[in-house]
Amino acid sequence: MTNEIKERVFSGVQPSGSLHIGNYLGAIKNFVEVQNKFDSIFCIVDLHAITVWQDPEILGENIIEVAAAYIASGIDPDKATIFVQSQIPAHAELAWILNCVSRIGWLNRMTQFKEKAGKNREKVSVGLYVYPNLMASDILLYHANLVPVGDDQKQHLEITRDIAQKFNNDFGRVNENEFFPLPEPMILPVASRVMSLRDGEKKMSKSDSSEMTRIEFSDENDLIVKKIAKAKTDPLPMPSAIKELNERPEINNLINIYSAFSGEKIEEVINKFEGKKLSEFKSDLCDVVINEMEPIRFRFKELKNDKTYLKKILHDGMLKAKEKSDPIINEVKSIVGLG
Ligand code: AQP
Repeated sequence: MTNEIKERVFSGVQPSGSLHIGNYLGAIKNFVEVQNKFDSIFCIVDLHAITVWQDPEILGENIIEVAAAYIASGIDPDKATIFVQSQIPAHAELAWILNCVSRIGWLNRMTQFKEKAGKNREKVSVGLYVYPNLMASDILLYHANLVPVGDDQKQHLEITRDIAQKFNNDFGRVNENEFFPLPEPMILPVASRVMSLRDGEKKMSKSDSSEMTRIEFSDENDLIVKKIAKAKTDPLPMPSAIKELNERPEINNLINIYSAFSGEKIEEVINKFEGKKLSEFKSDLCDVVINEMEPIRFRFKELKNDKTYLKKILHDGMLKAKEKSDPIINEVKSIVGLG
């Protein structure tokens, strides 16, 4: 028997609304592969979600929804650790300590904050501003070495590395004595960015006010067909070369989605549909999406109705996460001289 130490992966999804195929293709589908190779921790990051206002009546339902989506998509609670962030107080505790390590200048450079705050910069929550410090805490609390990140999260991983390095330096824990390992980004095989069905320049998002912009886990087949039929495109024929896609964000997005679900390369998809009608492409796109999402939807709905089972999974996951994080938060406090 080998006594191999597995590398540790940490990732999370916010319970901030109805999950969609962007969350699936950009994150959850990859988690299913990851769990077989790594010690995997998949968190439901509710403390991140409340950086923008969440209806307390709905937040609990959204947490259950993420757990159901994880398991329906194939994450196995016996292999991976699935838990709710706020059930491990050490996330918030370490985040506070890291608030005192992280620098305002670093946070001021975060583009996601600038995008999310927009013109409302003075009125958004302090939580939204220090979100990257909480994300650093999530990762460092488990000494995770690998973090699956989409394009939008790369900058947050870089600041996590900066914070880890500064902590190690400030407290004399460098070189062979290094305390926090510097986490690396994990390159994901499946489509990393799915765009809105109504605007190819905008990310598909849970918080978009229009449901027509996204295909949700709970969408029935006829609704998926309707959303794809109404998805914005341009008046040009189906593309004949990959370079055309740069100028055509909407068709680019649909081809990407097709490729991610079918497993065919972008070039293969272009060759397959060159000279064909857009309606024919859209109809085949519905087929590949439904083919994968329909069984997931059945299981997702079944699981959402079995809250007792999901709560038990989350409780067991919390115990596993606590076992991993307790020694690390205790050592952090001792290094800093607290308590
Ligand atoms: N459109 C997307 N394409 C690819 N990946 C995506 N992810 C989200 N949207 C897309 C990935 O899903 C994981 C969980 O995301 P999150 O819950 O942390 O929040 P988010 O990235 O802010 O996702 P949303 O749907 O846009 O939520 P809201 O509207 O609440 O902000 C992450 O790995 C993310 O990259």
